[in-house]
Amino acid sequence: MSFQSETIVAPSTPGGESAIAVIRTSGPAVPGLLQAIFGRTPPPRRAVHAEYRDRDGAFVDDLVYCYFRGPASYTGEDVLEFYTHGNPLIVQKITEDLMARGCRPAGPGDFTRRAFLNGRMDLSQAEAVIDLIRARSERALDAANNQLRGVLGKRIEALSERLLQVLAEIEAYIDFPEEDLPPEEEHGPAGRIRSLMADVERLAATSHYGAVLREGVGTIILGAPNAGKSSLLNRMAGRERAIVSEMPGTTRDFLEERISLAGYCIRLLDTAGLHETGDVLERLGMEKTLEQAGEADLFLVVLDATRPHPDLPHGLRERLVPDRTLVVYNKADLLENGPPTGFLPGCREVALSALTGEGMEALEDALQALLKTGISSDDADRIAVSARHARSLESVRCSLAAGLSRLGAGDPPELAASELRQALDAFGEIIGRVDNDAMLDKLFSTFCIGK
Ligand SMILES: Nc1nc2c(ncn2[C@@H]2O[C@H](COP(=O)(O)OP(=O)(O)OP(=O)(O)O)[C@@H](O)[C@H]2O)c(=O)[nH]1
Ligand SMILES: [Mg+2]
Repeated sequence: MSFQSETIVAPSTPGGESAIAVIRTSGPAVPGLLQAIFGRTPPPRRAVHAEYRDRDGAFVDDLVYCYFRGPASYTGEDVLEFYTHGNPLIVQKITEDLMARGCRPAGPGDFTRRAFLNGRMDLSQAEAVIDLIRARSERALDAANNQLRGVLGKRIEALSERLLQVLAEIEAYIDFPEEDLPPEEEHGPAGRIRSLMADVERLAATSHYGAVLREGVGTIILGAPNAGKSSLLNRMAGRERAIVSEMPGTTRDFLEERISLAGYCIRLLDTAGLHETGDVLERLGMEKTLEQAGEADLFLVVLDATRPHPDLPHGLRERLVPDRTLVVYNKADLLENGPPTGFLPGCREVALSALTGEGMEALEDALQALLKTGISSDDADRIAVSARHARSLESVRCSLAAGLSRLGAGDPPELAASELRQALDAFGEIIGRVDNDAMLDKLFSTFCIGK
């Protein structure tokens, strides 16, 4: 059943010349539109070749259309799609004609919002639609497809189900106040809340992976001036992106370049060299570098292999953990003996020449290994929750912790039960068992029009 009385219309393909453009309408007026425009209602899901004439009978385009009868459609409503010649003027004429016939222009995400409201998908699946469209790497596609299939929704349902069972058990004690709750037993309510909390924390931890998939792996190139950081960026990007010169202090501001590696989108960040200096500009550059390092997922520490090991600024060394750091001994072409080793104990290292390109395969292998240790999701279903999901999971965790401490303190079971009900509501936010228009507005505003 549809909740919407208006029929919406929007182009679903980007503006500009193309082979074909798609215009989509959804809502109760669709059968009427079919009759008015084409004089017939064809069988659903059948492509029909026809002339499109506007309300004044003027020819607009020779096109194909397809009717999807609700609820077996994307939105769950009657849907009519037009496949026109990909001329923006034709798209505009048809869209305007459909509006003149009573359709309202669709806002961002309106079609998917209707799909959600009509129960065609849960909220996590609706979010996956836009993730899928935006995905810029194999891994991101994979995670979005998983979520679109409802993997996260099912996980949340299962966790909610476990929580409901604990809740039922605790509520049983409300009805029999003479019985005491067994607070600390492993299989009692407290033990089961603790195990739920652990699972919720594990799921929330995948948000790090989610951020990496949605925004790319932030990989910062650090090192002393003149070590060859910008040369390495150019070599990895396969183009002369950054200025390279023999003068130390060439790079002042940081520079970003996206590359893909092992199915990931890598955001490479070239930075100002790190050293003690009197120059105000260089010092500012260095401060920015340290700031960026605070947000990086991976670190490429570039050293000039022909020179003694440099000092690292205070506060940086602690960040360079072996799981996420690769030491690059650059300028290997100038070395007569083997490359140095052991700059950062425990970290992977490679020797290469950004100038000649020798050693770049070793760098790729080492980076792939680093992506495995520092980035990948250890979730068996390859779930990667978003920041929004992580916030809801954090509320779940807090409410569970509060419920647990109520049980531990021997408070009346009503109090623990009320905390657990809040946790249940927070689970509901993830899949959309909520009645919150503002939240839906915000969420769907990030969508494209026509999706
Ligand atoms: N022989 C040799 N020279 C290199 C190599 N990589 C970089 N260089 C040279 O080293 C100098 C500095 O290179 P950059 O890439 O500008 O170094 P950087 O680390 O970005 O320097 P700043 O931006 O000043 O901090 C340039 O003259 C490069 O041509 C290499 O692998 N071998
Ligand atoms: Mg540079």
